[in-house]
Amino acid sequence: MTRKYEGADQESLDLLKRMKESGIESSFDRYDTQQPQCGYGKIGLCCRHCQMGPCNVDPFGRGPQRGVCGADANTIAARHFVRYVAAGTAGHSDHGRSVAELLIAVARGEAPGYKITDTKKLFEVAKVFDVSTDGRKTNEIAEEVGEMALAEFGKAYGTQRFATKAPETRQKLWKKLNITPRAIDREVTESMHRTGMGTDQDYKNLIMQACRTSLADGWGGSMIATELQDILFGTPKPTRGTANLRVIKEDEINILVHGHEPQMSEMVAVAASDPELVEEARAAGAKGISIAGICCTANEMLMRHGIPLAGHMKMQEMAIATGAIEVIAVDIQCVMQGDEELCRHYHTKMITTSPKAKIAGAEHIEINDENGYEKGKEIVRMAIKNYPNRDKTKVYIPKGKKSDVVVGFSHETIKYMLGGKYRASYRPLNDNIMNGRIRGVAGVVGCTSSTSWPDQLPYMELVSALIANNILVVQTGCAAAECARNGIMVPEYMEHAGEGLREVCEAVGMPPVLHAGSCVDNSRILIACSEMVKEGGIGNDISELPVAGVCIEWMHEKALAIGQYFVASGVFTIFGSKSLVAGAPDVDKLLCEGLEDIVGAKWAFEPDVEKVVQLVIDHIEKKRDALGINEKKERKLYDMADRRALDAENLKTAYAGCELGIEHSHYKAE
Ligand code: SF4
Ligand code: MSK
Repeated sequence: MTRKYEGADQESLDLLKRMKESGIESSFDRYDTQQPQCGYGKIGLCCRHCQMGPCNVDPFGRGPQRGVCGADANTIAARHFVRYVAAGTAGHSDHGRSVAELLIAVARGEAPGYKITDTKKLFEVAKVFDVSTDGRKTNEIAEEVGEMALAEFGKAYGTQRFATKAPETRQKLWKKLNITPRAIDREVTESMHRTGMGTDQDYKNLIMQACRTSLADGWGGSMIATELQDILFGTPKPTRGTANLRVIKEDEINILVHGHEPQMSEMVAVAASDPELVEEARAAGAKGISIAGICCTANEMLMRHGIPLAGHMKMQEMAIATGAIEVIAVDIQCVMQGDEELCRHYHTKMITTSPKAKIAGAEHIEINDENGYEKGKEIVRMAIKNYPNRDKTKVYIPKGKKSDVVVGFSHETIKYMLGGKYRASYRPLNDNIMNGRIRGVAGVVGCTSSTSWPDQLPYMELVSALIANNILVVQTGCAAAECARNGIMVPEYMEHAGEGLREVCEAVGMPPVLHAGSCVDNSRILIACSEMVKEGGIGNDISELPVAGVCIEWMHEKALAIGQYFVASGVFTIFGSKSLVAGAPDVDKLLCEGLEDIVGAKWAFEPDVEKVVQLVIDHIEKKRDALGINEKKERKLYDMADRRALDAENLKTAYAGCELGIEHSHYKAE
């Protein structure tokens, strides 16, 4: 049974129409002007790695079959794939490095405005990094943890310390295959080296390097970013918030924060509540100062502070086109250069804040560890000063209700909610998977893309169908933002879940779709999978779990790195596009079939959402069959004994929820 979600992103469609009427170009228009895009590039058969090229291989056998150097389709496509993964790993990991540097600065007292928020997490990470905590001050521990994290990027010997959080069977497999990730920078550098002209020319060898590099992301750079951000800014707990473009306020000064690292957005948010600045805003004629997020910065701010989420990646232009934005402050990744020109159609000021990411024409206010708060205030002041320049005739904020959301489902929260504060464990989740109430878990993650017009909501369609089929969904990134905006991340949405999943959601008081954070936070999903294995009963390795990963609208290299580390960690992963190596059938076959025999999981590329749903269901049922949990026990699903057991469980977990401050009434829509 699948349930199709019908719907469009009407607020985006309205704003795109207004932009068109005003002669303003959008990324959707630019996508059209790019058509037809290079067919060789789309299927991995274009090589530009040296100046004897660019070289193409003809996929139909009517033209050249090798580049000038003799590289064949497999080599060219595999190199293309590895470079994507290396670039994605570099993106997440450089983010992680900044967080490690910030932690050190905070510990040394060199970063006023920032502080250590979660000491419990600090102690946990200290343990993984072999940092002694006995009798030491928090700052001493934090400094050493930061130094150890920084060392993970360039250490001469050894492998990633966080990889020891994977199940033992997985660690042994990685060791046997020699793909346990070494220093993060080393894996990225080696990938670039091996994919240059004349080095690694065996596609199988190249794809194994893609495995190791991606693991340096998932169990290295991304995990460092997530865990250290939790130490600094707090581990997310269930938090209420609102989402969609209606969070932009007509009578307030609006500041959009966009990008990925919380360093900038946290300081802008703190500055915006400074009484002195609030007073200045009122003096300028506004009712207050409102912060809203775009992209993964939005996810970070929403899940830690309940700061409203305006939109995901492909909505950044629409948010500016409301005409009510005084400042858009950006840091790194997923920021469109076209935003700068777009801002000039309105009064909006675009401010870049990272020395790594300037945009010609935008103002640059550099934020570093030492000056965060001061510069945050400068950005807010600039917005206040710009407010009188707003042209009311250009303002269009979609009318209607903001979507309520409940977010903040870190793997710790999932564990507490399901298991209770004093016995936090994944046991109840595993038990409910074993008894069939929950068939399995799908991670629905990753990007949105201007290649698809917002008259469809593919993530909504996918997620609605999965929960209707009793598959618990965990989300991150822009995929999560799309579902948050459309109101399904509330416990009330459990009505749309299948009976078994609904019973569990009712018992625990959680939504059937869990928001776990930004794109670096896919590392939370890796840890959750490891914990499920360690809890026992549903397999001895991640590859045995009834779980799958999906990204429908992938666009960034980071998404491919995530997909590859999911696969290399044992998770079947589906991307909603045609294969990016379709021009090299051997490489395609290795990714979509052969890897299963090597790392226990494989890729699928499938643009049709209904087929993606079926692939997830089939995979989960196949894993359940292999575990032997689809047999007789399942027929006992709804007998009285089970119901009584569930009721007893309900009482305990509801109590645990209250202890966490998670009163179920908090979730009710206003
Ligand atoms: Fe062409 Fe080989 Fe150079 Fe690539 S590396 S551009 S295939 S000559
Ligand atoms: S922001 S990488 S579009 S998830 Fe993380 Fe969204 Fe993908 Fe950028």
